[in-house]
This record gives sequence, structure tokens and C-alpha cells, in this order.
Amino acid sequence: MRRIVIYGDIHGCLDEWRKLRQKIGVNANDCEISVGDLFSKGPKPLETLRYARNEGVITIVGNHEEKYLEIASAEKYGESIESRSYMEFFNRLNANDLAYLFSSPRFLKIANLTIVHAGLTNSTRLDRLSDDQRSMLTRLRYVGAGAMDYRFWSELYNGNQGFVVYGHTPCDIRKNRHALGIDTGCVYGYKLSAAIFDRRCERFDADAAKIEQVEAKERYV
Ligand SMILES: [Mn+2]
Repeated sequence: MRRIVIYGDIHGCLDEWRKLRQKIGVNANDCEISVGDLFSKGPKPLETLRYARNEGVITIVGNHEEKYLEIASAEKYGESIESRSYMEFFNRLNANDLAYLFSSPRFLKIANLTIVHAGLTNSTRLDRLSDDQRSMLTRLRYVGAGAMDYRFWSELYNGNQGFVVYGHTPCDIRKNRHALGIDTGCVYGYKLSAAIFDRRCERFDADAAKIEQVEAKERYV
């Protein structure tokens, strides 16, 4: 069976990721995609980045990947401690690592399946993203449903950009009618999850997904 295998936020947890891939039994016929935040925060950032690259895994740009893209394009580099630690890691990246980062998409669409890092709103149009919508893809969590009423975006999302698989907000597997959240907080000591679909699926939704998980070896942050 040819499968689409989508991983939640890996955050440098390479041991858990290898174990999860082994459990799934990934092979050359599978299309593997990470929802982003592939390597920051956790124990083995550079090894994880290079492992993804060598194994042909596509990474969607997460807010952490975005930091490195920003540094690379020298747009928003400040003097904060956070920026310094990003800068130190950035200096360890070689040309192949950078090429991998620069070639990473902000979203992927396969039939009605849409993969983004964080989320989108009902006014997002993936084929003509405004700057705001573009930055939401990597960081959206809550949206205003009315005065003083904020709801998690996937509860309000009407499916107009497809069935969305996403990460970014650690939680249990989060199922909504038109979205599936798979960041289960491995780097915080919980689990690493993958959503697996048959590539011939005609209509992607939460029922069509098989979830596989492994426990984190430890709490890393
Ligand atoms: Mn994130």
C-alpha cells in the first residue's frame, strides 16, 4: 500500500522519530511529511534535520524553521538571547541543510488533504495568501468568534481549504470535522504521533487516518 505518513512536531526527538518510523514500517513507496518544528528545542536538532533530508521527508515550514529562514534572509535578526541561540545553531548549518530549509513548503495539498504547521481561518485562500494569512500558517492558535470569545481555530474552520492536518499546539490528538491536530508534545515528555492515510483515499478526513504513536523517552524541555 502506498501511504501518506504525516508526523507531528518532532522538535529534534530523533530517537522517538526513528522508533515511530520503525513501528509504522515506512518504505520507499510511502510519502512522508513532517508538519514542521522538526528540529528546534529537543536533544538532537542537527541530526534530525539531516536525517529528514537523507530520508527524503518533506518538512512544512513551522515557526521554528521560519526563524532560520528569517536569519538567512537577514530580515529580523535582533539582539535577544533567543535570537543568539538561533544564530548559534544557524551557523552550524551547511549548504545542503540550508537548501533543504529553503525548499520547504508553507503548506501541501494532496487532493482534499491540506497540511500546514499551525492553522488557518475561513478567510484563508491558500492559492493567494496575504502576508497575514501566510504568517498564520506557522503560528495560529485562537481566533475571535465574537467579543471576548476566542476559540481554537479548528473548531470554527469550515473546511473550505480542505481537510487540514496540523501540529504546533501540543495536546492529545485533536479531531474536528475538518481538521486533525497531531502535535502530542513529544519534546515535553508526552508522545510523538503520526497520521497515516492510504494514498488512494478519495476523501480525506479524521476517520480515514490511522494514528500511530510512541512515548517520549524523557521530558526534554
Ligand atoms: Mn510550532
